[in-house]
Amino acid sequence: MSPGPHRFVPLEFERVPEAEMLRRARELRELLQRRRSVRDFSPEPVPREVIEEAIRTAGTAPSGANRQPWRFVAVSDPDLKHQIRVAAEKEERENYEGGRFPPEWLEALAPLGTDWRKPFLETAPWLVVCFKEEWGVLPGGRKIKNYYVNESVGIACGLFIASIHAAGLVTLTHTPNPMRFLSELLGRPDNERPYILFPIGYPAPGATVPDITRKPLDAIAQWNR
Ligand code: IYR
Repeated sequence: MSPGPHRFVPLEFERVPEAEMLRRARELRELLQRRRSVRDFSPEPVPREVIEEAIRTAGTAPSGANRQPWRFVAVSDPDLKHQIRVAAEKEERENYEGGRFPPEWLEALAPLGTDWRKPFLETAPWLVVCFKEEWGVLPGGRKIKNYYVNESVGIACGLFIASIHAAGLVTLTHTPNPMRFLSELLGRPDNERPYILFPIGYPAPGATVPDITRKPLDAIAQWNR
């Protein structure tokens, strides 16, 4: 059964004068330029409403056929966070020390100084796990195809990160590998796969980040052919 055509409504659009346009674009860039992936979290609590807003922001992402194939599961329960940490560290130990990461990957990670230990999975006041819906399930239970799932969910996660940063908090795009344990621990259905796990909170006092640089414009842009 097809839902039929949408009703079309006038676009809500506010025209921005050119000088103002550049100022706004630069302001957003300067804000996002200060975002860093953080692995040292303070246990200080963060209000649930901020997490709600970030998930709402993520939910504004464009998606293939407007399927909105994402589900954000927010975890603050210390016992559940502990179980997630234990399961993630078990997988990551296999990766780092059990020979599951090929030498090339270990070499790429070496400058970051990461290892299998993931204390932030318990320290951070919130863990938000984004699941992607490989297929949709209609109210009657019938399966429908989702489109451009990775693109859609990737964009939603980008907006989520931007919201967390704008709120003055920090996060990390964490992908303990394989992540199937998250489906089990969080009771997610068959049509969903874990996509990214975000610890969220304040940075620990004295938190450090690697001294990395971002590619300049001319290394990431081309103008015409
Ligand atoms: N998921 C592992 C390994 C890891 C992989 C990449 I690519 C990174 O940029 C960082 C870490 C971990 O979290 O340790």
